[in-house]
Amino acid sequence: MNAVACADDGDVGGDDEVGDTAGTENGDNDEADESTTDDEVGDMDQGSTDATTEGETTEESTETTEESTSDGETTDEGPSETTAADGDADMDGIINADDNCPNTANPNQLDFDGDGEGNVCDVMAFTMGGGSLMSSAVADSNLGGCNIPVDIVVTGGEVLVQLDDDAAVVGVEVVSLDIEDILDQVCQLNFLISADVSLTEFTMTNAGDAFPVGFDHDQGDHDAGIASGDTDAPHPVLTTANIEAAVGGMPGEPSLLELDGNLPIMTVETLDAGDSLTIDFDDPDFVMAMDVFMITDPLAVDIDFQLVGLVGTLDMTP
Ligand SMILES: [Ca+2]
Ligand SMILES: [Ca+2]
Ligand SMILES: [Ca+2]
Ligand SMILES: [Ca+2]
Repeated sequence: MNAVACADDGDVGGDDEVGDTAGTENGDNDEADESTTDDEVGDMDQGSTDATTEGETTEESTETTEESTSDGETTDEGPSETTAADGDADMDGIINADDNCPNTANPNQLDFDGDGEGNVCDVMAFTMGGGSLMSSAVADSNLGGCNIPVDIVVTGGEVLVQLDDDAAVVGVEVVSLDIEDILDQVCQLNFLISADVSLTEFTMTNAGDAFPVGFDHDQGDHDAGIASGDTDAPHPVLTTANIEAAVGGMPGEPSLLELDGNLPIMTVETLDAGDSLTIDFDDPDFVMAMDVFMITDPLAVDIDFQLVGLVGTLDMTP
């Protein structure tokens, strides 16, 4: 029988390029991390400001309660009075009533999309509007190799964008991309061996932190409602699919493909204060992910599998 097995070879391909392409820019990346923290994503997931406001206020005022009251049991009433007296829960100089993000310090009060929710509280979510990407599935073995062009037709997914309060960094997170099935691509390893390869249930998901990549931003663009630039590092992603390779005319065995890798550096542009988002990839040589497949029949062959290059544009809508 034909056995197509999958040996995880660690996260390879993209990682080399992380070092090469982003080495000097790690500083920027750190900046992005600071300004776009996990907490803020949490806020978004729970559906914006209202839900989180009370929780954080209570926390802070609990400390005040210890100082100013004796009982400690009446945490519900005491704190809100104290906080009201303070009037500025995050001590950013803007009283709660006027603060567009009352529990996170944002003295500039920048609000890119003008919806009344400050940048540091506000995550803009975009879903797929159109566009497609090109990549290649490259197989290599001691018997020969093949290079199959792959249309990555993105059928859905989500990308999050968050700006900071200094008009300095824009964070970008590719949460997920759903990719149309790739069916029956013939990989001719040599004149004897060919494999019919299908990839189904093909998705890429964020494999790093929230907002793993960012880019520089300035006040002028912020005021003009534009945020655009090249991301400062490859975006870590986990690519999963069911791969089925039928070798020598025998039916293949589907197996789970799990590739740790990266999306190459991308150019991101949002216009009209977040009314549209465009993501451009233009790196035909970037190794997004790699793995080793072993075929045991008709011959034992190790096949190095790589997903190489990403070129194209995704248009996304809020
Ligand atoms: Ca405040
Ligand atoms: Ca604030
Ligand atoms: Ca906003
Ligand atoms: Ca918003």
